[in-house]
Amino acid sequence: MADMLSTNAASPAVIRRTDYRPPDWLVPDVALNFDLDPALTTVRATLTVTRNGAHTRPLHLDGDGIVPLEVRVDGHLLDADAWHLEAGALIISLPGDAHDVETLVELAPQSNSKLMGLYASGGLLCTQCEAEGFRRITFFPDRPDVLSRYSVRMVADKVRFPVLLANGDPGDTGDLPDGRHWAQWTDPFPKPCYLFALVAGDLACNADRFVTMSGRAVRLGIWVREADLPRTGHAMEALRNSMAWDERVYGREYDLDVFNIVAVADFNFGAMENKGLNIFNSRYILADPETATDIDYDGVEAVVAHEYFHNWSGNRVTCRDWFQLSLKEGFTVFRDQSFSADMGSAAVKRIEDVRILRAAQFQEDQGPLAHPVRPESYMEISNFYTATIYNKGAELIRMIALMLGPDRFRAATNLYFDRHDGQAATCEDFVRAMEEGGGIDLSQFRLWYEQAGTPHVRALLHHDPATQSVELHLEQAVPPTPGQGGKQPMAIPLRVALFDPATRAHHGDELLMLTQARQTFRFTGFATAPILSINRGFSAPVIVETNRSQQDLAFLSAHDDDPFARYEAVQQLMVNVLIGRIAGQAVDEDAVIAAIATMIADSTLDPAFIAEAARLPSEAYLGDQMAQVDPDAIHAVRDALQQRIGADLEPQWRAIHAATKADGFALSPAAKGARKLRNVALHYLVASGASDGPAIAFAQFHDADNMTERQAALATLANGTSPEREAALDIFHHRYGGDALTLDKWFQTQAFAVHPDTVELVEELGRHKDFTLANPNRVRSLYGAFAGNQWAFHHGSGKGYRLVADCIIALDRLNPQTAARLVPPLGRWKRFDPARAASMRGELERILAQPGLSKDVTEQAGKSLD
Ligand code: B3K
Ligand code: ZN
Repeated sequence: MADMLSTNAASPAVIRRTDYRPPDWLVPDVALNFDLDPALTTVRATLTVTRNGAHTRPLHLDGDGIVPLEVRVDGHLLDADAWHLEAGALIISLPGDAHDVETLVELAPQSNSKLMGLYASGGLLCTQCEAEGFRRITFFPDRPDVLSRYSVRMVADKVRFPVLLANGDPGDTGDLPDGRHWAQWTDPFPKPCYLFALVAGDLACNADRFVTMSGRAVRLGIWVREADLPRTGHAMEALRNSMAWDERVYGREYDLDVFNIVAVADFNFGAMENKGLNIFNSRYILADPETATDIDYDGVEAVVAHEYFHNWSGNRVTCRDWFQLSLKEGFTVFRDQSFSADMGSAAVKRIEDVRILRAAQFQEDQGPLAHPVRPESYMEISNFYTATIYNKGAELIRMIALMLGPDRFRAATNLYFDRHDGQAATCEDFVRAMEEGGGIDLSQFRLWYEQAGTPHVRALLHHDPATQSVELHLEQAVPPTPGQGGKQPMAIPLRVALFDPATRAHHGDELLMLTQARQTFRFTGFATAPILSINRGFSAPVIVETNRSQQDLAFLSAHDDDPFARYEAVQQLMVNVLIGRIAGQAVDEDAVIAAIATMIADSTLDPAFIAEAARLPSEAYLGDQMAQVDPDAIHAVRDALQQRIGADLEPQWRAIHAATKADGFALSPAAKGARKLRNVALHYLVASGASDGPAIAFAQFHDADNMTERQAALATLANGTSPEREAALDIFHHRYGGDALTLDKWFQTQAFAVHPDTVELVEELGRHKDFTLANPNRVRSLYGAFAGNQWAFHHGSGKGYRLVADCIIALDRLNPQTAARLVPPLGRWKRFDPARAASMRGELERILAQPGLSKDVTEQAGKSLD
């Protein structure tokens, strides 16, 4: 596929992993001088460059949308014929092996709608460089294996930009005569330019301190608009907890005198780990009970931790090239997941993480954009910040940690960090450190980095009463993915237990390594046939198919002592009923009702766990279980089962809803769990069709003292057609219309509503006065949520596809990176009936036909048509 596109002259060039070559020139030191102004900023950069190896190749400094106003070498202004531009890059032939190269460029941050490079957001000036944004600021070898020491001087108007921040530690500051001032920052740690950052603005600081394990005091600052200061407490607590956790669990200490975080309203993704100066999408910093749900609070904690952990896994040890992206992202996601598990309920965290993996990564792995954790090629690297790189990448690290056990894993990560500190490393370096530090052979395991696609594991259990033994037959297959045909068997760690139905106990949890296409494991000492619990804790990111009966699943849903396996058993019971119904089979629903009834009656269970397990699988997950997705049939059977669960257990839902009211301001796992279960109860109560359902939901909406309950009530009402729906939406808009992050919830709730008119409503909302394409959060709240709403997006009229395609086309002119993220839902056309598939393809073709389409969208839409 990639080859085909590279032969098309109009297509962007394909970059290949195997083409890697070390840099021709290194840049040990950089001095940057910014004269900052939203309309016109000048950047003077002085690079000390040294020739890397014996060659005569010129200096190649990447640039994107900038022109050099001056080029100097060793202080001498070069004539215009001594340099030239090639595909945006500045090419200079240099005589010696070491020179000072100075360039001057002008930028217009306020016109930068791509939000890459230096841009303006809500009166601030800020930067985003990963992956290739630094070349939009100055000419530089914009590749992660060129590590430099940065010193940065910023000059700006003192009234508009009283705060001037950059990477590293602060230095001198001073005033200038014309109402301007300056500040100097120096970062002693060599870093790639994607970690460069600066911020200028009128910001207030939540200041705190952290004393590291070796006794160094670090000044912590979270910088926001003055009015937002009261909403920064949770992020600060998460930061201090993260710093302590990384010392305790990985022995990693923070290394500068200051650690700053800035929240900005316009941001293309969640946050960015710039050295000593993390820049965040404000939705992952700001939280208070009036506006943030428990999910938002957990998101703040996880993202603060994630970016902080990058200081070691990403910054101190960075990536050699962008094909190694999962080296830092997969590992850091694993680290933030482990941290969140330690801060709250590990069982529930695992369930949530697997749900996300299945929803995002398994879908990606099944479609035209499937790629290995270490990809082989790309056109636009921004398109590769994917669930595969992040979430599947994290699963790979989790499997290694499982195979090694905690002590050997720690020894291995110590070796990795110590060996590669200050270096730009590869995934192979990581695996080798795991092998040497952990004492394990990962030869076959390396296939997880190379082969795309989700492995399928078929597990059949045979009991032989004569020998009182059991054979577990396992078969694995990895489906073909674009550009990858016949696959080799993977090394799959499966945690397994065999339950005795009589005693309800098992004989121990075992880790089996499935390494062949077919393999049989034998167990003895079973007079009666045991029940199989497999892939406990979701030990491997695979799809397991078993021959377990509904009775077996019912048993596990009541007795499995592994919380994930227990959750999985309940979900599988539900899947079997729903998919069976669609296929016209009368699969008994009673087992589902009984399983939920048993759980909600069990006072020993964590309410958060019950809430997770009692929810029906999403419509999208059910679609994934079908050879061809039928959105209408899925919606119908799921709705019917929901109604029945609501009606059959109505007294229980009423009791839970009445009894589990938690203190709305408490953030303990117990309080969060109580709210989660109460919201599930409300959902089922309304689904039951009880006449007072909407009134109860409206009362919860109205009386709630926290956003978790208010938003859940709103979402429940938004799914229905009651008069309370409009009333609640109006009140919400009136109350929160002035707060961007909360207004996002208003858009998102409607776009995600399982409501017959969602398509029309989203179309209207796209014209709402509060909707704007300029803010990525707003776009994601409306169109991102809508594209994830299976029943609505895949509306038989094809109108949902057209809405999203229109948005992609319009947004591409402003912000290609965010536009490209909306393409994958349209690329799943092979999974749908011919009529839907034709409409989806039609929209992809319409997008590709747009003149001047970005590289980002061209790559995603082009690959999606194959
Ligand atoms: N490293 C950044 C992601 C940058 C995305 C660039 N398209 C945030 C993170 O993963 O921590
Ligand atoms: Zn990251």
